[in-house]
Amino acid sequence: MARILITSAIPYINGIKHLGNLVGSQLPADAYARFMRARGHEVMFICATDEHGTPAELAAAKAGKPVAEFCADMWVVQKGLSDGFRLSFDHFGRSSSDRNHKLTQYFAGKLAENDLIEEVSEKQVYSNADGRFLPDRYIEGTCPNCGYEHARGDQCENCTKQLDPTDLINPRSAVSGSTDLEVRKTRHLYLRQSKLKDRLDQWIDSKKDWPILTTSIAKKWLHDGDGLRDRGITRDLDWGVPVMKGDKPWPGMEGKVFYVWFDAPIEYIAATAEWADANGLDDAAWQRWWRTDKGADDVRYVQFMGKDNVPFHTLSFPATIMGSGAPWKLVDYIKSFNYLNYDGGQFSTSQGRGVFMDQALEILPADYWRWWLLSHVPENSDSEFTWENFQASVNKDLADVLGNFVSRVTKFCRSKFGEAVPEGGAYGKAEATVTAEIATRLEAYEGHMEAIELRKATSELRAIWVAGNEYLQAAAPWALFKTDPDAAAAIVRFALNLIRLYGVLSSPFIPDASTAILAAMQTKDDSWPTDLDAALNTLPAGHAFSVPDVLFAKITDEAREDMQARFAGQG
Ligand code: B3M
Ligand code: ZN
Repeated sequence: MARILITSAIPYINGIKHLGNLVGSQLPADAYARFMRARGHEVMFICATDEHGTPAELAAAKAGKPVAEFCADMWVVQKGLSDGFRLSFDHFGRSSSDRNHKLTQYFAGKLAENDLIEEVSEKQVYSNADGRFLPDRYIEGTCPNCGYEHARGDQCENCTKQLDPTDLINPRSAVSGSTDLEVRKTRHLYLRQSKLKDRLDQWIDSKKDWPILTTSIAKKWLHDGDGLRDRGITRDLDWGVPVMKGDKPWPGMEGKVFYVWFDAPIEYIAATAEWADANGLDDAAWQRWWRTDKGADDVRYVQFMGKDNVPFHTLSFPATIMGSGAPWKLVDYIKSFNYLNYDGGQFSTSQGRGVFMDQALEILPADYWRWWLLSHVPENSDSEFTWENFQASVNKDLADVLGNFVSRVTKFCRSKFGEAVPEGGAYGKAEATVTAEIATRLEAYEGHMEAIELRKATSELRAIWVAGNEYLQAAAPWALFKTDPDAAAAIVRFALNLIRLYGVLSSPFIPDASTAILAAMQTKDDSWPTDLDAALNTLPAGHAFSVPDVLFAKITDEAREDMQARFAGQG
């Protein structure tokens, strides 16, 4: 048994996320966490809301609420949605927690002790029209690297380059659109990550098994010269973690807060501490996941995120960890994702284009979305959501293949043998053949899950469902029943055991259906199969079951067209 620490990028608090956000970190992380738990490993699965920074301040102002209240309310909303999607976090924390304040200040203090923090007198953009300093991402302009016209002052979304606002061509306020900007002097702390370049370089080079998407982005910013320049880690804002050196005041930094990207990844650690607090456990309970001197040396730490978050997780956060000089756990594997597009364009929060998490759950059950999203997760390139494809996937994979198999077998059994696993006959050649096929596919499925190749994993899982259908079609117990009821009984017995097996194997992707299947099979045995023959004899003759309600309802063309029109957006 291994110990696996899994973190998903933490969603900003400022609004409800769309399905593209969901499939870019939290949902694949959940499938992986569920799989690893099902295999008997000890898992700590952490997420949180990312509550600091100007997006939170502005969203609160728009909602007419004090920012602390806004964040508390939005956390409840986001937590409800993550529960609705069955995201099985061990803890869903808040980056505004006391734990994160303390840890962020602790890391800053350590970095200062190690001479990795520099005070810099800086020029910062002040917007006269807005009456405030503008944080990086609230200055918009043209990217000097790729020419994209809506680049933000912290990063270009188009080419992922990390920017400083003064790099932008034709800068303007993203709050008001005003170009009446002036540069004022202010003092800030800089993290001297350039001093850590060689260590980071060697560390990334040692990660031979990482996805190319991850290492290519990391190496690009390490080697193109300015990717690792020292970066400001404080801001002139009210809301955030106050700048302190450990638990001591930081002279000259009064009234300033840490930059949101400095404290957000530290929240992975803090949220694990919040988990311990919430469960009445001591510090040792969370430190065994994070401190290599306190038991975390045998933990495998896997992070999930969208590609735009990769530079912060391959360079900035590791620089914080390494630079602390203390035995904190570095990430072992970073799984990153491309973007999901929506029906011929992009998801757009501002234009209301695409499906958002709350809307999705209003229309259809979580499993439908989970299945489509995870079987189309943008692993190797961007992928696209279309309603036609979604409808086809739900109707074919879920309703026709899995749902139909469960329904046919249980209903046939009830009508001919009653609601218990029938006795008589014995498994023969056909059962051995399909067992062998499933064994091969199961091994492939497990291999893809271990490697976090989720698309490939879903296609093996689907093939395992298809194999059962084809077996049933060929064995045709309904025909055989008239001449050889014992032979038909053996087929049904085998098929009922297949249903239980499907309940177990499908749990990482469609957990509600999985629960419904196991409940219908009236079994608590959800153990992952190690011996397939034994697994397919789990339900003995005489074991009672019930016919479940329809597992997956088909999406009609009319319903699809309605949804398509509803979510087309105003843009
Ligand atoms: N909140 C950006 C995002 O949601 C940011 C991630 C932080 S991970 C520490 O994509
Ligand atoms: Zn660019």
